[in-house]
Amino acid sequence: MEGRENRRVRRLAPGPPRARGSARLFFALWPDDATRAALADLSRTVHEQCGGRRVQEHNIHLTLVFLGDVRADLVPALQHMAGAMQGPPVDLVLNTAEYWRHNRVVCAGTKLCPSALRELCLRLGAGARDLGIRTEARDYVPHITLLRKAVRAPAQRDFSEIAWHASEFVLIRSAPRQGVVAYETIGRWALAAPEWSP
Ligand code: 2AM
Repeated sequence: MEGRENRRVRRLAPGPPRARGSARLFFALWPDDATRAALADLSRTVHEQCGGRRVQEHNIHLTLVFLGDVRADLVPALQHMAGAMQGPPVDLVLNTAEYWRHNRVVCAGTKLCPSALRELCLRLGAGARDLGIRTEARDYVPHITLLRKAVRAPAQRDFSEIAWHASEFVLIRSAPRQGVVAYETIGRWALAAPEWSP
């Protein structure tokens, strides 16, 4: 009985508790309908091969910068910083499906990270750090998580390309409800400039 109770508590309270007055945030590219449908197809294919749990279709995204817990009073400045970005759209060709053994995820990725994407991540990361928000130091590897707790790698790494033209980016608040991932968009900005200014 006690064991069952413990399992219930763990399911309802995943991850560390949020600091009071903070929000768990990340910048992302959110797929348009056609790209999401193509990624969902790929997710179904790799799920048959790899097992695990599929990321829900409406939650599929590409993280740009993971910010973690951010003080709520910094959010307006973060939104202002993002709104000042004048960047070009990102043309991304998704063409790999990889198994990351260390965390058992299967993700879609690309053999070539476009410079517009790298620049967007660098500038958002720098802008966040200017506000005193810590970001991850590791190199950016663009990936879209499709499966968690996968038990084996996809049958093949390459798959037919998904071309994604991303003309906006978003700021997402992650607020799990009763153990279910829930993402709320708290900012959306266009990527419509011809190129990044130097
Ligand atoms: P993942 O899919 O590889 O887990 C929300 O959690 C988003 O932020 C996910 O896309 C997740 O990537 C990404 N992310 C990056 N670093 C993270 C971290 N340290 N903890 C949780 N999520 C992280």
